[in-house]
Amino acid sequence: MHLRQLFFAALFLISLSSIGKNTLIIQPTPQSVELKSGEIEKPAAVRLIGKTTADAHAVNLLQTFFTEGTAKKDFAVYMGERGNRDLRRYAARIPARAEGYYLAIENDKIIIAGNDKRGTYYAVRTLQQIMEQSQNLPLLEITDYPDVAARGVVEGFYGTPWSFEDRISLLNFFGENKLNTYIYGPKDDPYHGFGEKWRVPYPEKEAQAIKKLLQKAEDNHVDFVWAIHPGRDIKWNAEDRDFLMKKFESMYQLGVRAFAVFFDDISGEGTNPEKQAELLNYVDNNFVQKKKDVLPLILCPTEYNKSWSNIERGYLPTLGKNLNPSIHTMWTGDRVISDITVDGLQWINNHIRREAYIWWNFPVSDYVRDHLLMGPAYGLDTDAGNLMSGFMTNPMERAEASKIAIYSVADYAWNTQNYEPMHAWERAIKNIMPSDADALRIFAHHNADLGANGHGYRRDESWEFKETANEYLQNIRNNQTDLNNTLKVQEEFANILYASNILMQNQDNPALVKEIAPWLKQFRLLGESGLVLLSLEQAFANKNKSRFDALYGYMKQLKEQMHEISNTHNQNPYQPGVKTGTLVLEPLIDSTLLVLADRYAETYGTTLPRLADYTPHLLFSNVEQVKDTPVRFLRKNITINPLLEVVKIPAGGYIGLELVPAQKIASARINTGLEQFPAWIAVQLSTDGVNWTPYNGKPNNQNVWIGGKSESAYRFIRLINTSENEQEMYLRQFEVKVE
Ligand code: LOG
Repeated sequence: MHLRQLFFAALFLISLSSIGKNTLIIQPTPQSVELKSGEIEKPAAVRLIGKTTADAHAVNLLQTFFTEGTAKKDFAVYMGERGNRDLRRYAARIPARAEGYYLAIENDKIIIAGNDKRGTYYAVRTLQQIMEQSQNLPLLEITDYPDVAARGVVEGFYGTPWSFEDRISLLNFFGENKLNTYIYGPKDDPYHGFGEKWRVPYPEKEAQAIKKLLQKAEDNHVDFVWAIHPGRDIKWNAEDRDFLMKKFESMYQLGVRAFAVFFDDISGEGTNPEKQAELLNYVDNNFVQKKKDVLPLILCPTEYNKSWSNIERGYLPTLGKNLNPSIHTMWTGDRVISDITVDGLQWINNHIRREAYIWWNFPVSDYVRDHLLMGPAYGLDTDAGNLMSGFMTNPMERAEASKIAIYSVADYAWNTQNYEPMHAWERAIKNIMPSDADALRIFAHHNADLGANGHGYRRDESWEFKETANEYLQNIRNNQTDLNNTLKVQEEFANILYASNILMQNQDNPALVKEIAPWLKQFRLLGESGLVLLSLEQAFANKNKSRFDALYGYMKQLKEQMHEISNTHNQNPYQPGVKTGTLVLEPLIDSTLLVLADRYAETYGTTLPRLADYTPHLLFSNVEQVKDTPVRFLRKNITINPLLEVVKIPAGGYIGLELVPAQKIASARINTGLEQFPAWIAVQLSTDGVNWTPYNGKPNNQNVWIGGKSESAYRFIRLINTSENEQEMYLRQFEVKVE
C-alpha cells in the first residue's frame, strides 16, 4: 500500500514539475497575460528605442539584464510612455489606468509601453521576472495595471524600528513587487514623535540616513511618506502648528515629498476632530498646495476602526465634513486587527466621504512579540478593490520575516479579484528563499498563529498536520495505536528537525536567518521533543519502565532548554520569549505528556514532574476592552500582558488578577502611562472578590505605582476607577510578585 501511494505521489510530482516549466510566475498577478505559441532566444544585445525619453529608472533597470547594442542587427526594444513618438503605434493598447502598462514580446521586437513613468518601470519589472524564469523568451502580450492606487507598507508598529539595512532591503523588495508607497511612522522613533521630539528636527546622522533611504525609494519608484505623531501633547495653538510646519519643511529639505499626520492611540486634547481637521487643512493649504510637488496628505484618525468609533459623538462625520477632499484617511477595519470587507468599507467610506486608505494590522506582532506571523495573508475581500484609495500593511519589527505577508499584500492590492492567499503564500516563500523554500515552508506553516491575545485575532497554523495530530491524540487517549498515523507524526517531527537545521545554514537570506535564529533553535527543540514523545509512548507500551524514565528525563531537559531560550532571547518588556508551534505542535506534545504521566502514575504508583506549561492565574476585570488579555506567569511574577492602546475604563470599571490559589503578595507594580498616577484609581485586595481592602502603596518618581508586602494571603488584586466618569489610561504594566 505504501508503495502504491509513493507511486502516485511520484506521478503527481512529475506532472506538477512539467506544468511548472510552462507556468510563468509574474508577481503581482497581472490583469491579463496572453501567451502566444512560440518563443525567441534571449537577445545577445538590444537597441533601446525611446531610451532618452522613457522613464530613467526603467531604462536603468532594463540595462541590468540586457546588454545594449547599437548595430542594426541588434534586437529592437521600444520603450517609453504614452505619447512618446516611438510608441505611437501601440498607444491604443496601453491601458488608460494609472501605473498601467502594455508589454509585448514579439519575434523581432519587444514593446514596453507605460501609461505613465511608473507604468513603464513596472513593465520592465515584469520583463525582468520573465527573463529570470525562462531559458527562451515566450511570445506574449501583457496588459496590466493596479486596482488600488497606493500600495505598500506602513512602518507603524511599536518596538525597535527597522534598521537602515532592513529598510534598504525592503525598499528594493517594494520595487520588485510593484509596491509604490512606504509610510515611515515607527512608534518608537522619538522624532516621529509619539509623545516626544516631534517638534525637533532629526540630528545630522539620522537626517543623512533618511536622505539615503529617499534615494533608494526613488530608484524603486516608491513614494516615501514621512509621518508625524504630535497628538499626545499637541496644544491647539499657532506655536505648535508652526512647529509642525517647520518640521515638515525640514523633512522637505531632506527630499521628502509626501507627508502623513497620525493621531492614533492618544487621549485628551489631541483627539479633537475639529482641531485635527483644521490643522490638516492648514498644512494642505499652506504647505502641500504651495509646494506643488508634494503628494496628498494622509491622516491616521484617533477613531481608526469601527469598534472604537462613536458616530453620535461625531468624530468621524466631522472629519468627513471638514477635511479637504484630497486628504486621505486611514482605517484599520472593523477592529484594530481585522479582516477587510466590502461592508466594512462601505460603512466607513460613507462617514468619511472618501475612500478609506487601509492600514492593515497584519503581520504586525507588537502585541504578541514572542510569536512570528509567517502564515498566509487572508481575510481580504476580493471585491473590495474599488472601495479603497490605499492598502498598507503594518508588519513585524522583523523586516525579513515580514516579507511573506508583504509579498502577498502586493499581490492583493494589485489585482484584488484574482487574489488567492495560499497561492501567494507559496510563491512568497519561494521568492524569499529560493534554494531552501521547502524548509522555510515547513517553518512558516508552523509559525502563523498569534496565541491568545487581547485583540482576539487568531490565524490558522499547522493546517496540514492538524488532523493527523488530532487522530494521534485521540488514539493515545483511547489507548489505541495506529501505525500509519504514528508514522505521519514521526515524519512531521523529522521534517521540523530537517527544516530548522537547513534554515540555520541557509545562505540565500542571511538577514532572515539571523532574525528568526532564536525561533529556529526553539523549533528544533520542539521537533526533537516530538520524536522523543513517540519513543516515550513506545517505552510505555512495551512496559519498559527504565527506558521510559530515561526518556522522560530527556524530555525534561528539552523543556528546560526551551525555557532557557525563552528567558534569554527576545527579552522585550511586553511579551518576552520565543514561541513556536503553539497552536497544534506544542499542545500535541503537552497533552500527550499529560496522558502518559497519568497512566504512568496509575501503573507504577509514582507521580512524574509536570512538564507542560500552564498558568493557573486569571485576569479579573469587568472592562470589555481588556477581558481577552492574557496573563503570564514566570517564576514568581504574574503579569497582565501590557496593552499598547488607550484603555477606556468606565466608572466602577476594574482591572486585576485572580491568584490561584490565594497567596501572599511580595510586591506589585502598576504603570498607567500617564504623567501623574491618577487620583481616580484605587488599588485593592480581596479574598473573595466581594469585600475589598485598600492595598498600601504609592507612585515612585517615574509614576509607577508600587505596592508592598501583604500581611496575609489574597486571591484578588485590582485597580478600580472610583470616579463617576469614564476615564482613560494605558495599561503599561500590571505585575504582581508573589512570595
Ligand atoms: C497602532 C499601531 C500598532 C497596532 C497593533 C494603529 C492605527 N495604531 O492599537 O501602531 O502597531 O495597533 O498593535 C495600534 O493601528 N494600536
